Amino acid sequence: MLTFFSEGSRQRQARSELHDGALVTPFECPERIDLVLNALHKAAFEVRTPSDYGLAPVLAVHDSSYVAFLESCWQAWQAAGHEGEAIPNIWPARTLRGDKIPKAVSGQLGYYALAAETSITEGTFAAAMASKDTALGAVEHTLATGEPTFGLCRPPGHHAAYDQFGGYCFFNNAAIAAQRALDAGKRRVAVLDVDFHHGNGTQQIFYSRDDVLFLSLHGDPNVTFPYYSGYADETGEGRGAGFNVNYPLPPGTSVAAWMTALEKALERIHQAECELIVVSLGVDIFEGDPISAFTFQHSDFIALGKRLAEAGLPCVFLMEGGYAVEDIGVNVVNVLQGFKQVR
Ligand code: OKP
Ligand code: ZN
Repeated sequence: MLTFFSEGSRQRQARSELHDGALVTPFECPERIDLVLNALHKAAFEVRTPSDYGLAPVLAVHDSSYVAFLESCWQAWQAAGHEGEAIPNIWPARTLRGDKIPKAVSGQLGYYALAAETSITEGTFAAAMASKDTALGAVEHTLATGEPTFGLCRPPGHHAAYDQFGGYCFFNNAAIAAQRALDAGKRRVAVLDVDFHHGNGTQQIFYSRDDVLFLSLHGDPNVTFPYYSGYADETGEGRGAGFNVNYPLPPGTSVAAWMTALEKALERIHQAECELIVVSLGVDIFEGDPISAFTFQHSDFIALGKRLAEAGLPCVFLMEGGYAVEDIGVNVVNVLQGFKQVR
């Protein structure tokens, strides 16, 4: 299976993540890249560098003022004389005004952020650009050949909404890829999100549309990030009614129960006559993941790949989460190998 990766992803080198009340070294670290690349090389997958697709595909799903904010934030933060990394600490919360975008970068940070764990740093925008190029390289290859493709996106994307970053995400790579497939002529695309965390950003971007069917299997948001999105009663609105499907599952969910939810999701994908699946491939469903609570073993990722291949549709796999660093390479490769065993 052909894979894509852009070296620009290494430019995301944050030092701080606000985690359990402390600033820690981010779980979403650059080492993740090499662990996946090493496993891809060992399995003899070709890794190709994507083209530069520019900003147009980003602006097809994100707000232009948000993109401009991300591009200028680090400079503005430094110009304001702040010492650490750019981390929001005030939001337009329910009792404050939501209709103002303040002038100061500290105010803008809260406006454009949905969580505080994700800092903005010097190379963040460049890395986000590289990550979406990886996603676009992968989807273009699948569109051109019908072959499955893997994009080693970093930073991840599924928490990034139309005009908000957070959960380690800045540009929504899966949404950008899905939109590209529609623009290239696909009539309906499924985004199937198997990351442990709910893909709130992808859901929000397509919530009132019926040309993208979004389905997500994830930890119950009552007890899991992102807490305010991912419940089963979020089913889409307007034209998009029925085209958003959430499968919240309790911490500790067995692989068998997870697979039962996957069967339902695949059934819905066929019923909706989707022509392509973009898989938001978070391997943080692994039992050993440090911030997640599902129970996948190495071999279960092979079974997942096989089942996705049996669905019979063109597939683009895009990297999302996965933090048990020594294991993420094996787990990603196992999904791709399982897929290859079937077709
Ligand atoms: C990004 B992705 C755990 C706190 C979780 C942020 C998680 C972001 C996950 N105690 N904080 O979906 O893998
Ligand atoms: Zn995740």
